[in-house]
Amino acid sequence: MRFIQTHTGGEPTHIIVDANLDLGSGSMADRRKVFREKYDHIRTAITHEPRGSEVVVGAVLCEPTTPGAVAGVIFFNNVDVLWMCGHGTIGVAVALAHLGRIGLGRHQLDTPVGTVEFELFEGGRVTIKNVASYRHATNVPVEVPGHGVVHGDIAWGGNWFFLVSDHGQQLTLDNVDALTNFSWRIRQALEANNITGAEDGEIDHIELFGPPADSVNDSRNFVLCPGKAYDRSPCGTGTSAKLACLAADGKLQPGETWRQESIVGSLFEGRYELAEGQCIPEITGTAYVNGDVTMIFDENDPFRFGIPQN
Ligand code: PYC
Repeated sequence: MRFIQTHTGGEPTHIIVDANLDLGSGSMADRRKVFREKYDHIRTAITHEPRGSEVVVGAVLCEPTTPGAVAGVIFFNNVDVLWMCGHGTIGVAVALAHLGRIGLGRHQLDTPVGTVEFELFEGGRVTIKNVASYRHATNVPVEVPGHGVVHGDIAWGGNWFFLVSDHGQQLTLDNVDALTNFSWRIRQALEANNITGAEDGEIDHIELFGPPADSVNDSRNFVLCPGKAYDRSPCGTGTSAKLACLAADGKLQPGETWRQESIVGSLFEGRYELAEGQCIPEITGTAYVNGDVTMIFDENDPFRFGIPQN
């Protein structure tokens, strides 16, 4: 199997481009389920050591379900299959261009949460039009052991997020260990208190906001992903969730730009449009191809499908 290795604002996506897995002919949500049940060893082969690490987001391309779409995609990480991934979609766009499968311009990609449009520009710059995003609950208090009460908004941007501004933490790279521990405790507190997204959706991404390092930007974030790694990019689905909250608060108008800086200083530009009352985010970022890997599964290698994690 071959994967194209990309990064978007520092966050890697390793995209399997020739898998030919039997995922059935159902919806993308059905295919995600099949991948999860039948092919978990492929997920762990990419995202676990020694080939991968907890930082890696993986993706597997499949046949599209929508006529005219360039591909279907299922994203995953070191602990599970994701619903959607913004930085990963930008990575998929440049990987498809690298393979000569698409040119500049507008395309569609099928994901388990719906069809996502993207536009590819010169230099690996990509704008994705994400799925409808919304705020589910506002200013929700949660008692975080060792810290006290923290308030956050619960919002959907293709994954569930808890968005916190009143944290008192310093959003700098030299503080990522403390940010990781703090965000993980928030996640555990949400779980312990049965605080979820709509339809009991697990809130598996924690997003902290603070002032930007570069004053031309609007905000800096720190996003803790489900497998306890932090997102090196500003997180496409997390920025979408933020746009939905800004829209709900009337703090950002349709078409206005929100410049979201990541903890490593990379940038996504976000905008939204209203379609039938729904917030449809557009996220623009840049990805680079930095590897083209043939995986070798040596039957004598006990870790060919990754070191198991508890
Ligand atoms: O960019 O949406 C994103 C994302 C999700 C998890 C890591 N990155």
